[in-house]
This record gives sequence, structure tokens and C-alpha cells, in this order.
Amino acid sequence: MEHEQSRRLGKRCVILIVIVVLIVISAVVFGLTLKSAFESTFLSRCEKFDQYDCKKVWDAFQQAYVNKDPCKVPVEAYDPLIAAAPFKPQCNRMMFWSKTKDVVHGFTEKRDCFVTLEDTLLGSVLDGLTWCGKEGSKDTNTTGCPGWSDCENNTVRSFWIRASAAFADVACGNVTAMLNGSINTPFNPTSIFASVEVPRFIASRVKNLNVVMVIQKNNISNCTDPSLKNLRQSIDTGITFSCKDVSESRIQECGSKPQIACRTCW
Ligand code: N1C
Repeated sequence: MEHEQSRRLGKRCVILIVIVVLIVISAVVFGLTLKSAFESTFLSRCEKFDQYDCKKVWDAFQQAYVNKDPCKVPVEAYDPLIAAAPFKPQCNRMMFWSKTKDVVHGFTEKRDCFVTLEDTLLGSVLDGLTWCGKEGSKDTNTTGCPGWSDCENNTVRSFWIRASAAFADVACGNVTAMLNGSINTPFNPTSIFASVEVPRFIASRVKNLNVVMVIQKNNISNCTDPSLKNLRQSIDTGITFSCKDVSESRIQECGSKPQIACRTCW
């Protein structure tokens, strides 16, 4: 009787141990092989581009911030990433912007007239995402990361500064920039456009800088704004400058009418 009971108990114990072992094994296997949602997004966006080894790009990306304090990621930490997915110059088609992201992309999504940083591999895989690492961890976090202005060397800001610099470095020919006529200082010295990109336009590569000032109904500035004078003065001598006020509705019209030639949009 007692013998029978202890045999059953022993059997249950064995079953329990087997279940626990199975759970532990599957958790380990799962943890090792399961990609985070972030990595999946990165890789699936990356795979839309031919000629790049996305796994290599992912590894180069990760080494910039993994196992680091998210406020201590300098701009240079992304140098290997830029080297793994360099920007190709697209003369006369490069489009820069400041505080006009939605208008610009509303247009570039529909028409193949210009190339923005978000149309390149690195810009497109990371657009709209937040990421950071943590000291002592191999993980990529997508929450609890420092905000844009919380600390200088934050993971996300350093990336956009590095990528913008590399994109501006290859600018050539006629360069276009869309600025926002609905804000006080369309050319703001603290923006990435003013502080990182414009200083990299060099006369030996860039012929003209053409500003498109996006004008909405209640615009408060236009091409006559004093900040535009600062822009004109800060560009490398030898680069010619122009600025044109263009209504947002005209930009949208041009986006939706493929019969309008790119060069006659504005
Ligand atoms: O600071 P900004 O504008 O002047 O930066 C825009 C400028 C563009 O010309 C791009 O080439 O810098 C480049 N750039 C991006 O491509 C980009 N994509 C997404 C800079 N920032 C970018 N972001 C996000 O927009 C970024 O995370 C940050 O929050 C904004 C900066 O845009 P802004 O202030 O309108």
C-alpha cells in the first residue's frame, strides 16, 4: 500500500521535473532565437534594399549603443554603422528639411523627384524608432530611453546627427531644402539642418542651395525672414543661394499630379 503510494509520488515527481526541464529549455531556446520586435522591424525594413548584408548592418548598428549608458553614446559611435551602409551621392536630387518632415515625405512618397535621408537604407530603417541600450545588458530597449533633449550624447540624437552629417557630406549639384514658414525661425541654428548639414555643403561639390519655404494659410515667415539671411551668409562662398515661397497646397498638388514635371513643381 505504502509502496504503491510512494511509487505514484515518485512518478509525479519525475513528470514534474521533466515539465520544469522542458520549460527551462524552451525558455532558453526562445530567448536565444526570438528576435525582438525592434530587430524584426529593422531587418524587414532593411531587406527592402538590395546589395546590403542586413545582418552585418544590424551588428554594426548594435555595437554603437549596446551595453552603454544611453546618455553616453557619442556621435562617433555610429561611424562603423555608416561605414557598413554608406550613402551614395545622388546629385541634383538631394532634399534636406527642417520642421517640415510631414510635407516633405508626403511629397517624396508620391513622386520620385527627390531623395531624403529617410529614403536611404539607414534613414528608412530607423525613421520613427526609439532605441537604447543599458550598461551590463545585451538588450535593445525601446522604452525608458532618454528624450531628444534629455542629455547631449543620447543614443537616438547621436544617430541622427551622424547620419545627417554623412548624408550632407555626399550632397552635390543642386541641393534643395524645405523650411517651414509657419514658425518664427525657419532656419534655426540649433536644428540639425543648420548645425550639421549646411556646414558640410562645400562649393566644390554643391552648386546651388535652393530653399523651398513652405507657406501655409497662417504663415508667419517667408523668404524675407532674417534667419534666411543668416543661412545665405553661412553657406560656403561659391554656392549660390535661392529661396522661393511655395504654398503647401502647391506642393501637395505636385505630389498628386505626376504629369507636372519635377522641375516645374516650384
Ligand atoms: O533638426 P532638423 O529638423 O533640422 O533635422 C532635419 C535634417 C534633415 O535635413 C534630415 O536630413 O536632419 C536630417 N534628419 C532626418 O533625416 C531625420 N529623420 C527623422 C534629422 N532628424 C530626423 N528625424 C527626426 O526628426 C529626429 O529623430 C528628430 O526628432 C527630428 C528632427 O527634425 P527637425 O527638428 O524637424
